Amino acid sequence: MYLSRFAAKFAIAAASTLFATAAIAQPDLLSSTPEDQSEGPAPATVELKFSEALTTQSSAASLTMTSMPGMANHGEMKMRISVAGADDGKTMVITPANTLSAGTYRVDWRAVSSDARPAVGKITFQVK
Ligand SMILES: [Cu+2]
Repeated sequence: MYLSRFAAKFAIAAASTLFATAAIAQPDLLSSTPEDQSEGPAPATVELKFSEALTTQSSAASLTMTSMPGMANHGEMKMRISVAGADDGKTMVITPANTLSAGTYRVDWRAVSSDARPAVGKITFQVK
């Protein structure tokens, strides 16, 4: 009896602490693969890891090719992607429909967590 009461109190305290943290926090980008401003081989996926669990309905991303070797006036070229959440709930996984060819890319992301305030940002990377 004593033990189960203690467990219940502890659970309530833990839940309210989590709630208070979620209510004031916006998702921050902690890291990405590839890293921002990095260069390397074509990634099969771009993964963005955030500080908060994201809502899958309102969180989103786009992938834009911004330059290509040997092409002077490339402009903005939107790539076909799918976006999903990883099992941890905090990682956005962006999968290009086709292998990315050499060039520079920008990922624009919009991350929304339980408090519904969106955070936006971008990373860029180069495929060699
Ligand atoms: Cu292109």
